[in-house]
Amino acid sequence: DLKPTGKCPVMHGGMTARTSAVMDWWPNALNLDILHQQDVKTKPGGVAFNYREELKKLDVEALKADLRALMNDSQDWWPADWGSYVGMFARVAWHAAGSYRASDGRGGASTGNQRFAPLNSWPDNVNTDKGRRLLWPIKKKYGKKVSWADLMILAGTVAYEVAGLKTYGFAFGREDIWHPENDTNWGSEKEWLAPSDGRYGDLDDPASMDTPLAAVQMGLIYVNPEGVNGQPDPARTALHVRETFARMGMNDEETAALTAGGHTIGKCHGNGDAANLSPDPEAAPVEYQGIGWLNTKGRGIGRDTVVSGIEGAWTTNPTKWDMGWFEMLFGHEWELKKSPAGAWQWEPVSIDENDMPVDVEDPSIHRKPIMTDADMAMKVDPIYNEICQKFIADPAYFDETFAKAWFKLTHRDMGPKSRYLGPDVPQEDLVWQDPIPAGPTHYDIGHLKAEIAASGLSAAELVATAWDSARTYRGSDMRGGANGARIRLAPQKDWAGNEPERLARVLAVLEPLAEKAGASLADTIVLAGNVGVELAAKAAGHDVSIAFEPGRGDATAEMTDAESFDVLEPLADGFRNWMKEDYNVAAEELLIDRAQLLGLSAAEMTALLGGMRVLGANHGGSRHGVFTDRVGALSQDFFSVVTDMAYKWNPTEDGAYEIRDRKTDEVKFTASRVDLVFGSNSILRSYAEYYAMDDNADTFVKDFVSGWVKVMNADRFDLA
Ligand code: HEB
Repeated sequence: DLKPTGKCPVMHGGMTARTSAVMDWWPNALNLDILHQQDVKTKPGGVAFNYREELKKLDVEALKADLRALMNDSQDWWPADWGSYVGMFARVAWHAAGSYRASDGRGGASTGNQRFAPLNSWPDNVNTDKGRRLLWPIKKKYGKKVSWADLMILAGTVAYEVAGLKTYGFAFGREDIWHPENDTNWGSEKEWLAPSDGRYGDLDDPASMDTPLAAVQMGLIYVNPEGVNGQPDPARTALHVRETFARMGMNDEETAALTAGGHTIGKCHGNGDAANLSPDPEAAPVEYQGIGWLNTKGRGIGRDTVVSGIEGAWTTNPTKWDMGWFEMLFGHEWELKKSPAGAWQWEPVSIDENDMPVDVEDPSIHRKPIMTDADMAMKVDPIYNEICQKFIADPAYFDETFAKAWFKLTHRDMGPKSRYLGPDVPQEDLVWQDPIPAGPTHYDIGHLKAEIAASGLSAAELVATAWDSARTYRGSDMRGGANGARIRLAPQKDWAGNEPERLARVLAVLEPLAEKAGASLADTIVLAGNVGVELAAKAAGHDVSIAFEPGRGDATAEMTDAESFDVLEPLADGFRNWMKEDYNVAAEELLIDRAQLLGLSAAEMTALLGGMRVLGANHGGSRHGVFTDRVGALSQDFFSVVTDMAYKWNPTEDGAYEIRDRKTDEVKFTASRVDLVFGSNSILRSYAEYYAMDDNADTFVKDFVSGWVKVMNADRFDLA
């Protein structure tokens, strides 16, 4: 039996820490975990659960009424400042949404990831844990009909309504994940809030921050509120605010509106000593039940709460939506002070007692308001200052700009409007939604296919064009993809990865065919790819007919914010064996990143890549990895060769490899790292073997086709 001092049969972490152990022993191994996370096993109820269907049963008005009531329903275990939680819930929502970055579309509010590490324990997310516990009774009541992800954003939106803002709208449709994400690179620092310097080439050049990051320090949503590396200097902070918000896709006006409107309600908390706080939720002992940052010495609630360490409200009436933030910031001179917790904050040099906000617990006591260094940046920076003057002169314009920017902030990562659900979805099309008109569905698909097949374009050309149009899709923020046929518009038509000359030639053939058939070009491009795959399958002796759903539309240049598409440019595509430049990240890492964004499992990635090689769909006609004498036939040859001991593999000087017959020493093929990783990596090799096996010829073709259809349809939210 087990005595407290006895030897435990299970060593610490012995049963649970093994997945990381492989990487600990072989840190340079290729980690495929970001592909395995597409697994449905973490999801309770498995595949059967359909959130869109559940949402139809949700009583939205009742839910909103409950949220409105919650805003003023102060709980003893976590009392509301001034009896109102509006500041609390606006910040929970902003911190959920604000982790989004445009460069890879990861982060953001669309998954409910704030429930899990690392976000649940980020130093910047102190007390968002209390916010979610305050929401729990409502979440429990409405159950699976509303996700945490939707509930957090709705709570923030209702908070602004209760404060008095006319909001722009709200859409449901964010489905929760059930495990921590492991595909998001939040930075390589090993220490929370490590100085900013490590993630910049030059800290005075904010644009030199490492891509894809969008926060200045590990564990922050955006900038450090006390200044760059905690050194107050509003002019310098302004430059970092500008860069971090741009990385979320926000312009100067949106940034100024969000900062001003954000801090129109609520307060900062720093009336105490952060050293007295208990560990963050992820590190807390079991008896804390996932609640972190509790004051272990004093009271630590109400007026004694510590979050950022900065102490005070920004406005005279911090539970009301008004122009108070502008009046305060621009109506006073400000000087640097330290909060009771020792944080840098700006306080007015002089202020009337009546303009001061009252204490959160005792309305007879007036307290000094504050500004963070980032608030001061809005006054000191000439561009932000000018925008603020415009808002001051026209409060209705400010309300509208904030309401729209809040909507964008909280819906930016949801993808196209067809994913929006619920009664409060705004009618208007917004350009950041990448709008796409519905396309025709009633045309003769068979006839169009026959015309494409007879057009003289090769299977490889058809496949490459369809692939390029679809591969921009990213499941992180549901942008990109074949729908819209934006591949024919700037900037995509000129991307090196799209082989502009070949693309123009193929489109010149397909465009008149589409027009004649009455189909969209977007449909025609995908259909052309399908024709290519069917021809290739036939050449290998398989009769397949690829499922096709018409109805894609063609977006116009006016519907396209060309600049915002720059982040979708592929810099490498292992499926077409191509890299734009030599990066310090290995080509196979980039392949896995792309596969994850496309929503592919490791096996699907393997089938697709091996098939694309033998179709001859490489970028620029490169021969690397084309391990076959029957180019254009959808054979298992890639897998047979990459697993065959008849060959040896030698690096060549240009970073590629040559494959020699062991007996004759004759060079049979050439290859890239991306090709050879399917023989070298133990997991990928297991899939390569699977698709090489003699009894799996049909399985390979079937899996290739289903992977192909998955990629072609990845953005078809209109079908759901
Ligand atoms: Fe914020 C709060 C910072 C932006 C909204 N902010 C807060 C604080 C700080 C900050 C420090 C305090 C915390 C505590 O509690 O202590 N922010 C900041 C910064 C920035 C910001 C730096 C950049 C610029 N915010 C923002 C935005 C928004 C916001 C954008 C929205 C829209 N915030 C907010 C709110 C609050 C805050 C609502 C309050 C909370 C409470 O009341 O609790």
